[in-house]
Amino acid sequence: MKSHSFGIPLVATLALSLAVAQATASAGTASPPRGVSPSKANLYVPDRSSQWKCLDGSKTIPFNAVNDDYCDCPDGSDEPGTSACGTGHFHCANVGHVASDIKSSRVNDGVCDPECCDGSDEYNGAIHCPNVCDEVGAEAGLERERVRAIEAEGSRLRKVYIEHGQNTKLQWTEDLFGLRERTTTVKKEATKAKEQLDLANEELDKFLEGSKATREAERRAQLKPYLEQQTQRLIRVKESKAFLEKALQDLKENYNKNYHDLAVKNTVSGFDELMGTGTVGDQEVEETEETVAATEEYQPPTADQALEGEQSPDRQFSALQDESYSIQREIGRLHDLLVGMKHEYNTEYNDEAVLKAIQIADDFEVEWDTSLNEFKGELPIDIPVEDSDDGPEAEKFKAVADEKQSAFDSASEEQRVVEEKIRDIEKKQRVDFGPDGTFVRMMDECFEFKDIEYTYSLCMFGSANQKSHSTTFLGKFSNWVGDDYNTQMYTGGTKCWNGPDRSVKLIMTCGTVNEIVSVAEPEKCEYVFKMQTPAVCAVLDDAVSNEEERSSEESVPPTSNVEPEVEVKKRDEL
Ligand code: MAN
Repeated sequence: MKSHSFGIPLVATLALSLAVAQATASAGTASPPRGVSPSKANLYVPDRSSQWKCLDGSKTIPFNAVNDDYCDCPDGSDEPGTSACGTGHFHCANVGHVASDIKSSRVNDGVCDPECCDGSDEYNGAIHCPNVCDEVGAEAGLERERVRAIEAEGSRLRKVYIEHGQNTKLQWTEDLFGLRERTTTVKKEATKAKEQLDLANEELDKFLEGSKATREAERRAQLKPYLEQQTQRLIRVKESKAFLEKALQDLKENYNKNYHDLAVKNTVSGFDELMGTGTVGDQEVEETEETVAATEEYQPPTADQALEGEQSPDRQFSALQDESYSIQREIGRLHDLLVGMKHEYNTEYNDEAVLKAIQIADDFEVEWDTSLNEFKGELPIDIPVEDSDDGPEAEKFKAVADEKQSAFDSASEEQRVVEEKIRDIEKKQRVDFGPDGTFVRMMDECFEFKDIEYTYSLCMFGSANQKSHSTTFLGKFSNWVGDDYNTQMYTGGTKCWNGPDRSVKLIMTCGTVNEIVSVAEPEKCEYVFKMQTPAVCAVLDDAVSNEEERSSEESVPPTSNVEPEVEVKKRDEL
């Protein structure tokens, strides 16, 4: 309404009255003003005085000011078919496709708006927008059919998932019941097997303990002659050592001190050194009661004494042998002193004491092997090897113990396996697989997505990774987001440099195949995986889905009656 003056020319007034009368008369049947949808046509009717109220009720204007390319109403409702207000809406009928409303500012703006496929928004002739609604409508129809077909197939698959989930959960409950009963039996069996094993071991120990005394007594009897023979040898070496010491002691006391025979003096001082310091060679021997007693006659323990003794007969034997060898080395040193003197003494002195000592050395050499430090012809005594076998009776006890051990091992292994199965089921029962158990079907299934730089992987209810030359942990399943059971969070991944711990948001939309369709990192180290899966498709009732399947038969590839083989990897394959 560009101007309204009181001085309206008569012709104009007549014309206006005619227009209003026409508009009013045809109000029930006439098409609505340009840009008004048929559903709002009843809002664009003049009153008896050909006036019309803005839709927000703020103003009343003459009805012929509607679409006069001048904005009167604050809500822009008076200019639905022009861009004068800009804030209103222009209705495109789009016959052949879907009607739509565009902003009135886009009317006659020289652009063919795709939302207005009929080209009705550009009517002033500045450009020509052809009506493409038939083509667009056909395409949109195809797309709708495609989506419907996916939804129908998705619904069918989801029902399979739900059934699988519910059956699996029932199976878990049943298995758990059986396993709990089994565990009671298995525990009892393991306890019983343990008791029997302990008993068998006790009996074996008792037998071995008893037979140990018998075996040792037998061994003592067996070694008795060897112990006696070795004892005789020890007595002999002790006597020989005492004999040579006495010979050197006599020499020391009786040699003629007026002769300055260096060989004699060296022998005596060598003897002093051996006896005086108590050093025999490089071995320190304190002159204690023991060494004094060593020169006294040695009496071996009787077999009975040996039986009472702490030491085993074998150890007693080797102790005697060691002592004999040690004394033989001392004899060797004493004899060497005399032999040294024999080769270097001054024969002109005819010292009786010296000659006597040399005679003793010569006589001793008849039976003594100077190079081997042992009596000639005296070979080491070899004792018979101890029979390590515990005997057939012990073998019987051992066989019983072994048998009880393997019975116990298998009972406790069975207990472990049963308990592990129980823990495993209980763990799965604690997972939220959705109210209808749909996601049981997805448990442990793993998917990959490759982009230019990385291969991403995700195992449902498990963990997510990012691989290139190395693998970066992106997080493990932590929770569902919201109540719709279509978004999961995987958190606690490797910390990002200068950023948060890595995490994944998994957003699922309906699809007939389980697959990750995109991975993005909108915020540093916060990844968004998009996945298509039947698990989130709406469950359509059979009538609807059958109808949809029928109507979409030609728009999607035919589906089989079984669940399609979904290309997934199990957790441990990744
Ligand atoms: C790695 C990858 C990237 C991440 C950077 C952050 O390169 O994990 O996805 O953005 O680290 O430093």
